[in-house]
Amino acid sequence: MSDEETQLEARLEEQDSFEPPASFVEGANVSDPAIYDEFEENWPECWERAADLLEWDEPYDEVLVDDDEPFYEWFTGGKLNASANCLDRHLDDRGEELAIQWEGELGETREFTYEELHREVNEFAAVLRDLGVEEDDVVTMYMPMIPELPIAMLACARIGAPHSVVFAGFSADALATRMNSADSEYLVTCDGYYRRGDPLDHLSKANEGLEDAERETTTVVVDRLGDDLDHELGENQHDYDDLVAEQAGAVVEPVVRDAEDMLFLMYTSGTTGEPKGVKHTTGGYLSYAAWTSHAVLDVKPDDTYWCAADIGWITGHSYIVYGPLALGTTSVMYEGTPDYPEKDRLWEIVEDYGVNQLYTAPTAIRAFMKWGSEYPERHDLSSLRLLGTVGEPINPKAWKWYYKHIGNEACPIVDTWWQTETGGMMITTLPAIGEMKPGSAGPPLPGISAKLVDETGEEVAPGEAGYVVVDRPWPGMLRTLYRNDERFIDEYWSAYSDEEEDEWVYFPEDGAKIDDDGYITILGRVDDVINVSGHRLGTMEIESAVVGVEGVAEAATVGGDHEMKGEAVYVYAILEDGYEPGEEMEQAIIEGVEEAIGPIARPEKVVFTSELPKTRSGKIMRRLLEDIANDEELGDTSTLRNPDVVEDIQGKVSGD
Ligand code: 6R9
Repeated sequence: MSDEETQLEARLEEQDSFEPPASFVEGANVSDPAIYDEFEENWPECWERAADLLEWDEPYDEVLVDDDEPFYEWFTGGKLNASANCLDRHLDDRGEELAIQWEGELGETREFTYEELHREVNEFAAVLRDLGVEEDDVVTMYMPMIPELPIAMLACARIGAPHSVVFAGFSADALATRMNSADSEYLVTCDGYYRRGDPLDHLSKANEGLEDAERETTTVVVDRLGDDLDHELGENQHDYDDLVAEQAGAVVEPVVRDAEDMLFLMYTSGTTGEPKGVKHTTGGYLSYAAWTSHAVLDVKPDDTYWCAADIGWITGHSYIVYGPLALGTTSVMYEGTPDYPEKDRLWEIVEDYGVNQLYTAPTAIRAFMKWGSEYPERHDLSSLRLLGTVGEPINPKAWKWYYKHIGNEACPIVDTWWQTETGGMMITTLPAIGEMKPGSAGPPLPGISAKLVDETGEEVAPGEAGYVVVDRPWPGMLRTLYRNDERFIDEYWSAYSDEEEDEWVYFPEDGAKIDDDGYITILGRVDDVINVSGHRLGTMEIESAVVGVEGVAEAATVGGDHEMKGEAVYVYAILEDGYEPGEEMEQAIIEGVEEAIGPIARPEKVVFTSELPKTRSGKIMRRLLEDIANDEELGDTSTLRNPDVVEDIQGKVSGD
């Protein structure tokens, strides 16, 4: 490094706040700081600004109806169709512009103008209808990042059939659980996909899941691998291309949906074992996804925008599919891994497509940082105007690396805190307003009332840590957990609400700190959820997989700090008599978890122990196990029934 560079590095390292670059502010969608007051003074009508980004078949009567809290309704009486909003309304002005630019892992490309995407979606909507899908039938999708996934989602939206997308990396079991929970009778999947150049069989996994499906299922299979994988279709399974060919040129009128009609379900992990079916609606969700894409990601129709997430998670739903397409922009989709064939794959894509905004996860940024700046340096990244992160806290070092080596100190970074349940971003700076502080997400967005409270619900003072709560509703919020209103109230509204006073407070189960400027630094989950590379995994789900392994009597899992993944899965297991701790059992446990959930949940470490630390009331002290995993000083062990076990386990964890 030259002297000058060394000086620059040193300056960057010390700097803890950054002004939005002037070049960005000039052209930003939202740049007037008055927006915070405007939303505040005009709440909830301020949310008309989000609804105005959509085209309504019939205008809504009321912005917010709150007669039956916490079952809020938004834009009631309004009618619209999400697929028409993402496609049809752009046809006149932007029909020939690109909607989706897709790149496969092997380098093949497919692109769809709005007209082409509209045609594909119409044809597949006709296919679904023909197969018997009716309005409000849940269609499950179990697909990797191929264009047929957003096509199928929009086709569902067109005919008013909610989709439920299951991440392709999830296991057969996970697929079956989600299909059964949603009573879904339709599945769209594919034969396989490529990973690091090798074809990967996906259909066998889907079929394995279907064996446990409680309902008779009609399946559509996309042929992604061509000759690279021969597959046979079973009974009630159809080839995607054959079906679409039969519907060539079909036109399906978008079904007029109520604002509050369900657009999709998305399953996510929570405190208990059963995944939760988060329900999102047409009017509120779509307007919120569009508004946050506009205000936070600064998406404009002429942009080429890239969210490098997977559509199998909420980030991909809101910010690869619905938000950007509602705004009529070009959304880039990449099928593969960031280091195939080389570690500059993402930067090559940014350069080739002239990407203007890049939205990715801290775990990826940490990997790029580790690989070194020579990879981005090989490419011209000057098309970038804005950078974003999501999914987990970003450490200041990774933030600064991203800012300098990817953004060339000319792009604002938005560190966006939100959840599957919130539908869209909640806490983040607006990119042209206010300074950025690496590591801190920033203030709540205009109109969002997020606060930090202590255990009793009192707001904490600046500098203190507390729990994040949201004490006013917002359009993108989940409406309930699918067919489980009770659990919805229990999980999200019971901790801080005062039912008698009719005060309803949403609890996202995250801990955080707040500073004098009201900037919120998220510390992480306070429930039994582990965040591995930005993916939410429930400890209960992992534990039940471990206990499902022959020979395991009892198990506890916690998240241990991990340099790249943020958190990694640690398993503590007690074996039944007659089973020996050792490599064989460890392998069986690892396989059991992968089988039940998927490779993302693969345990980093399996520790065999004869006992687990328990409170006198018999609860496993996960906090202690977490401290042990992180090699941290142990907190209070006086409430333990079996304090000796702690030292024993500590020895085992640090022993190798
Ligand atoms: C969008 C998404 C939600 C959980 C959330 C929190 C963590 C998300 C974050 C963040 C710190 C950020 N999280 N964004 N933590 N800073 N910018 O990730 O949804 O998969 O439901 O996960 O992720 O803990 O509660 P989801």
